[in-house]
Amino acid sequence: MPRNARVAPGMSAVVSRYRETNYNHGRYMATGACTNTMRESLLILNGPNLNLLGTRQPEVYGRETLGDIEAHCTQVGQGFGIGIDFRQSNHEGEIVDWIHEARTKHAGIIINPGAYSHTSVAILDALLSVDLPTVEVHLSNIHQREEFRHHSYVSRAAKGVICGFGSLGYILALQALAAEIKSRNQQAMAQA
Ligand code: CA2
Repeated sequence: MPRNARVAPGMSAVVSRYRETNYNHGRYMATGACTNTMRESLLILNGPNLNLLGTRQPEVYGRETLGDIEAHCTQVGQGFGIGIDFRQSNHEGEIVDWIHEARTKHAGIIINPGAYSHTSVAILDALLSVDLPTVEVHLSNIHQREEFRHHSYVSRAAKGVICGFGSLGYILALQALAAEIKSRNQQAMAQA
């Protein structure tokens, strides 16, 4: 990469051949001729207790571990040329910090907020503040479960919500965000 080349947040450059680039609040804007082969990344966040996947309640959450889901997401991401930063935390504040960091590092967010879906205005506000395309995922169909799981604060910040398809939900979310990134890049190219 040329020494003076700049890399947009959310992209790690393989080769940057944009003649001119501007970054606007973490958004990539191409203003010159573009034939780039950039690599973008997505943040996949998992909330409390999801580290226990595969150990208990397989009838609700399936038999796969979170490690299995991460491996599958990484593999599918590679097929799209998208890097995956896969994380889990049992702490609300840590999740909020990671969302803030994503603004300058990632092109989108997939989040299974776990039980924080139903309680956390802090996670909602963090997602609204970074304004990245976000997909909310739940392994189980939260609408078929207890009443308190039917509402998610996080959904308000999500472009889409996928629930009830088990770990496949993460892959569907990845496909949706890959399409989103592709169309955003095509628009940027058209405007260049
Ligand atoms: O269906 C989902 O993905 C949930 O986000 C999972 C959360 C739950 O609070 C949400 O209402 C729906 C709970 C994750 C707990 O995962 C465990 C996995 C194995 C054993 C125990 C808990």
